[in-house]
Amino acid sequence: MWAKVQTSELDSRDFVIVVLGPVGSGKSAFIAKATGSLYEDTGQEFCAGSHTRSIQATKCAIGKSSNVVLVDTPGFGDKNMSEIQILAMVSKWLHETYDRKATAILCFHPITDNRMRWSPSNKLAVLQELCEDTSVSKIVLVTTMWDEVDEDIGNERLAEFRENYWKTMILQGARTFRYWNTPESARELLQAVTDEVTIIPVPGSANGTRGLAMPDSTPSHDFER
Ligand SMILES: Nc1nc2c(ncn2[C@@H]2O[C@H](COP(=O)(O)OP(=O)(O)OP(=O)(O)O)[C@@H](O)[C@H]2O)c(=O)[nH]1
Ligand SMILES: [Mg+2]
Repeated sequence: MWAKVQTSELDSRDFVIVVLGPVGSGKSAFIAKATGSLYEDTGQEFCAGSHTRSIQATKCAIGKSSNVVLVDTPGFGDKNMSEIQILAMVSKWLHETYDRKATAILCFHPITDNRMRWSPSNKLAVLQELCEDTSVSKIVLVTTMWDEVDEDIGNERLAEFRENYWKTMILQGARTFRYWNTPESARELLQAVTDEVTIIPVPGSANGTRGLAMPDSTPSHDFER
């Protein structure tokens, strides 16, 4: 169940989940998959900049929560909008809409990219400012496009991100998630973010397996199952 919502329909008790990332990283497609939305603001064809031009809110039910609001944003890398302008746009939208901050932030990265086009750690202070919990634990580093890459190469890339670009954020509590481009995978992530469940790794699972890295009571909370 989903609905594109006008700002007047939003409620201060909503779970507000902001989706950020480079152009074409699959933000809008993720929201469409998660919500079963018939209307997709996804850029199928070649697009010179961000296909999504403005902030879009879609409300949906996830598990027991009937009030999860997914906030789509223009992609980073649009030559007419800088990263800071996009982040400022999100901040202004949150302020004007809710007069509060986001519950969680999903930062997308296509695993097909062999370059880091946008690293959330470079904008960590701004991201923390957007989020009501400033502890970094409500930031999830989501990799997309796994079906487009050889799995071994994808795993190597992910390991590199975790060891380098994302290391500090992960040590501070950020989680990682491998998104499989399915409604189930999208909803698994949203369920975990909204429930704050602790997911125990499947015994014997390795880095190469799917899943969510949620914090648990151990210092090493950056696992995937
Ligand atoms: N193969 C594959 N295609 C995907 C995946 N996620 C998204 N896509 C496709 O990638 C294209 C771009 O996806 P969008 O959802 O428009 O990307 P976006 O991040 O919203 O892009 P902007 O709005 O331009 O910032 C679309 O054709 C999607 O259908 C994925 O996991 N695998
Ligand atoms: Mg989009």
